[in-house]
Amino acid sequence: MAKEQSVVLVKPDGLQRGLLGEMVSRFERKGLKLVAVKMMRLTDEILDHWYEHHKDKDFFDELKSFMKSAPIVAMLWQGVEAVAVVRKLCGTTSGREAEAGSIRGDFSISQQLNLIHASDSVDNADRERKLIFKDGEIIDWESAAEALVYSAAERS
Ligand code: FUP
Repeated sequence: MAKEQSVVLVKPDGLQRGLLGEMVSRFERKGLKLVAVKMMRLTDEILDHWYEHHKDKDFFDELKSFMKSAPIVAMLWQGVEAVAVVRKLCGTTSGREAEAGSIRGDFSISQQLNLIHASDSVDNADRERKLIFKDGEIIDWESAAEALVYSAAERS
């Protein structure tokens, strides 16, 4: 089955609140495979592309300031239908509305300070991956756990 890659950003509030390990742990326990990770400060150049769809919104400048307020940790998580799976683990955008049991639902009560970003489509995952990672930073490795988390048909 088709393996997808989803771009996850642990946002400045996630890092400041010491929730990085909690978030990584949830993706690992689910059975997703980490293929790239990087700590960095986001720039206006990246954010203008990243949030292009929000550039005319009144919250755009505040959103950019927030996203630059501390470093972020960017990760690429791979798995079967990973884009939808990761979105579900994160929960809907506002922490107040996000489902209990999801990352935002369990740890966030804000629409903007919602701890984490996850790609919302395979096309956007592709676009976001290119904004953050160089080809050499993505590691193709054999995970021994794959035989335990997928059926043979799902692995092929
Ligand atoms: P998501 O795909 O869940 O990250 O949600 P959106 O692309 O709709 O929004 C991107 C980010 O903009 C959210 F994570 C938080 C921020 N946002 C605001 O700050 N105010 C709003 O009214 C809506 C979104």
